[in-house]
Amino acid sequence: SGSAIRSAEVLVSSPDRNFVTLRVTTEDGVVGLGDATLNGRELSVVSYLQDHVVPLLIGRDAHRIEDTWQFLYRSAYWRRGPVTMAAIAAVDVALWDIKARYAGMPLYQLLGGASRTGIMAYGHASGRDLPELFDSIRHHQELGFRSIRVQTSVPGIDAVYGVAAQPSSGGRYDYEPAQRAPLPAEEDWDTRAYLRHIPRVFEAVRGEFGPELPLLHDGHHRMTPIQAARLGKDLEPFDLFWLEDCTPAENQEALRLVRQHTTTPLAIGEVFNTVWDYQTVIREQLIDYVRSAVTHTGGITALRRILDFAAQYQIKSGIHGPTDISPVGMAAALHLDLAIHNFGIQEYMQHGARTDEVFRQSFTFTDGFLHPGDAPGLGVVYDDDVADRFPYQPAYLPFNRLKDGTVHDW
Ligand code: GCO
Ligand code: MG
Repeated sequence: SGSAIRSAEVLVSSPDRNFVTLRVTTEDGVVGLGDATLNGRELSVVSYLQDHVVPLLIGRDAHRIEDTWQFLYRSAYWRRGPVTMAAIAAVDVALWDIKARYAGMPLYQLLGGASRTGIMAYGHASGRDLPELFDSIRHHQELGFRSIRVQTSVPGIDAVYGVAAQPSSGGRYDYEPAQRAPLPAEEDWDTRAYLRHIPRVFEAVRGEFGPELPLLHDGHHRMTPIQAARLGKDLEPFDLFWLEDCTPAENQEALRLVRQHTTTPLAIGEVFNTVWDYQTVIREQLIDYVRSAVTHTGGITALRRILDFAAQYQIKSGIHGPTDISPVGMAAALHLDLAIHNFGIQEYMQHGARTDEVFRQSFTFTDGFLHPGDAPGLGVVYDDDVADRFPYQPAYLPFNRLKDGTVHDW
């Protein structure tokens, strides 16, 4: 009756890239959406939801968000991990969407209301060389971005993370962080070449754009701790907003070494999926920003707890917002961004036009600031007719090999 869950549909569509969306509907006909997209492993989450979670949801009271979260996390017995936590996230976000719709409020109001007028966004500038990079930065400033991530090629490396292979209009980082292909694409890497090059890039960018513009850089897990310490120290004169994923952080203690050598702010966590992945780096203040997306970390219920834990250590949010976070996951992030006190910045890598046709969104991007809007719930509507035009296509994230052929973090 009423708020009991009548159906839960797992919807797959690939407008500009693959997305997995969960749509929960109550007996009253109230609909909630959740993002279950796990880039490169989408079908694992489809199965986890379809085969093991949806049957457990039918008949449950949609209002019981906390109980549903705890039930899905503990009754599976096997816990944590990207597939499990993306599936739980999709259910969690859909139930928050439903609850806010019943309340007739935008979700942020249920999370404590607005703590700021707008959400500072950062965009992805990239370039194979400095002229292309400078054009891309100017292009993003013209789009309104007031904070900008900088990624470039590195002499001697053919294909590198974060740089559009061939810039489209204005050098947008258009190549998806996944390529539609039967197999992952191999890219190459040379850390010493990278360490020699990046400080010079930021020196040039500061020279061209001045000391004010907040600049971010993503190390993307490719350095050892001492190499990350070296880059952090070399970048100090250029006053970065953050250096992201400077070293693989499964060993959270590795960040102690980096912290000893540099005051460049550190952002970690887009590949984390529970609070346990953060326990040491937050408690020992080894990072400055929490990078998780709502979609990868068990939903709003889980990420708000991680951010509350981080707030006790003066650590702020830096929610992950690439194009493989769907507009549903993005909307969930924006409602959380608006409500929490320890907001830092929001990644915003604009979705393609076809994606915007599948997901009709309410959020706005004005003069560098995002806002989730005031539509009830998340404010996103899924268009099945458009979605059905874009069936799933296998796509993988690239991977690196070093010159001697050794596989390396990408
Ligand atoms: C970022 C991330 C992405 C990831 C992508 C993986 O900072 O946005 O590093 O670029 O590579 O989200 O699917
Ligand atoms: Mg990143």
